[in-house]
Amino acid sequence: MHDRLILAPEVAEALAGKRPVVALESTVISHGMSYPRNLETARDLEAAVREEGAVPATIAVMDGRIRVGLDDVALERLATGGKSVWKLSRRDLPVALATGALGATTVAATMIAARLAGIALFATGGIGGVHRGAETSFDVSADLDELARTSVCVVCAGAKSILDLPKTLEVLETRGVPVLGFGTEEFPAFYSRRSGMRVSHRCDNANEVAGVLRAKWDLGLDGGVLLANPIPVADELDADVMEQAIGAALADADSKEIKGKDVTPHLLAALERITGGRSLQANIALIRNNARVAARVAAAYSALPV
Ligand code: PSU
Ligand code: MN
Repeated sequence: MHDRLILAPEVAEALAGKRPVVALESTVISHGMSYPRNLETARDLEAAVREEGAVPATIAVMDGRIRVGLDDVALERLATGGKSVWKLSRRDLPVALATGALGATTVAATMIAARLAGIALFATGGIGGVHRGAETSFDVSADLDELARTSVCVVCAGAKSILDLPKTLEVLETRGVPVLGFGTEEFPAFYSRRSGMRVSHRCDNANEVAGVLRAKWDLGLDGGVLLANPIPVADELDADVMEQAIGAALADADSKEIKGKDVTPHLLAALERITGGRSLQANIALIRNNARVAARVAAAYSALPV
């Protein structure tokens, strides 16, 4: 094993025994939600993965190493560290490792770590994508490039319409990333089940998804698969209300001239404020749902004959 990578014993044992493991990211804990709900959610997600019979592996960077599988002390440091915790994407990993910084991993960096550890399934809330106005700002998340190159299946609830969803789907198509709808033909828009845009293929159960992963990687088609799992009906928010809130959040970020990697966390915090916490409630519900589905797909994938 890589000496930059530390696997929690439980994770290492599960992987050695070919038992299902689900990777979880830490940027959503440190920069996507406020304390203390972020810490409760981090614990909750691990519990949801366990309830489905898989082992959770939350990923972060600490003391010059990538840690795959965190104890409660580590989760607490990430949840309470606020802005002192780095937000790490692919470009930031080397510096964080070299300096020993405490860092939360984005979808891109979590995919890299999961792949190094040999974990095929990763659950998150929403991926980064092409931002609205990218034609002038060039703001396209490194998550999309990572999906194109790193062989991990990412389970998400689609992407928020703080992003330009049609452009995000175009980039995924260009880069050869299958976008699978879990029980749906439509790409979900995070807080709402519908976006009006289609996924590339529909899968109705975990076995079907596992079969796609196996076929892709058997062929040597390296790169990720995006499994889009709509928010549960009971937790869905009104699309028009959210569109207004997102408009206000974007205007707020614009007026403060927020740029680069600060854009997404700023928008998420503004949405939490503007919706009086309702966006946070929905966010927690959909990630938990994604953690469950990822665990089921991980079980189906590890049960496939080699
Ligand atoms: N979208 C969300 N919640 C999040 C993120 C995105 O709804 O917490 C986080 C994820 O970690 C994602 C990152 O990988 O933001 C994308 O950041 P950027 O847009 O700077 O690439
Ligand atoms: Mn960006």
